[in-house]
Amino acid sequence: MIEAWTWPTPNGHKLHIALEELELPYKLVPVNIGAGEQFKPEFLAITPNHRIPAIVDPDGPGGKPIRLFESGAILIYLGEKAGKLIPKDPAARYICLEWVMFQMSGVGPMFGQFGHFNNYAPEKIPYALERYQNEVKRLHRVLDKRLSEAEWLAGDEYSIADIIMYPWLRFPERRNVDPQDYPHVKRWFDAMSARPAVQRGCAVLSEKQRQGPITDKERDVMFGKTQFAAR
Ligand SMILES: N[C@@H](CCC(=O)N[C@@H](CS)C(=O)NCC(=O)O)C(=O)O
Repeated sequence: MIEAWTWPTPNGHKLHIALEELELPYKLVPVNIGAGEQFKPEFLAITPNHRIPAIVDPDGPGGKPIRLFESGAILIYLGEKAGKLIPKDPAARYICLEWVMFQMSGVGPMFGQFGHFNNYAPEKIPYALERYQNEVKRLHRVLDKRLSEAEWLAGDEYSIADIIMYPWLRFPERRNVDPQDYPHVKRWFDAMSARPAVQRGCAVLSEKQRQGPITDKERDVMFGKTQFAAR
């Protein structure tokens, strides 16, 4: 059974939704990233980058175990393993991968930086806030254009490209985004939200979500000395 080393964050939910959509049996291994569990030796043995999600599949290629980190690589692996959620048509397959890369290199990091400077930076830095707010809006415009011409990101077929994008489009108010400004993204988002597997995926480990403001200990683990210690 696939081990999902994970936590209820946007990047974790990509994995949870994919596993639910693909109906692959999995076992959750929660990694509390606020408490510093990502730095434990058993997790570092799976991912030198100490970020969730990561997986261990005892039945990997050639019947041998495989460990994987980086949500994009994991979703491509799972889609190929199940033979689903990646278009078979070669051109559509590349378009699917194009949007997976767009999420991994653009939406994830830029929305993440906006969130950091907006919610966690000890001081408000206008230049950083303006830069990442502009990027958040520009990336929404790119998505809105794509979804004005195609039902799903890869084209006619629902795919891992939609799954990888969705968790980062939740809670738009946290990014000062009004969904009415991006009607095609809204149409797609509502269709995604109605899928039972998406709902199940987003509920995974929800009981572990932090309630209330970040503590000093969590701040140190995520953004301070513990985070940046040489390992
Ligand atoms: N590019 C990575 C990003 C993973 C990532 O940033 N994960 C966050 C949670 S959403 C994490 O594990 N943070 C722990 C930390 O910063 O120490 C992926 O897509 O898998």
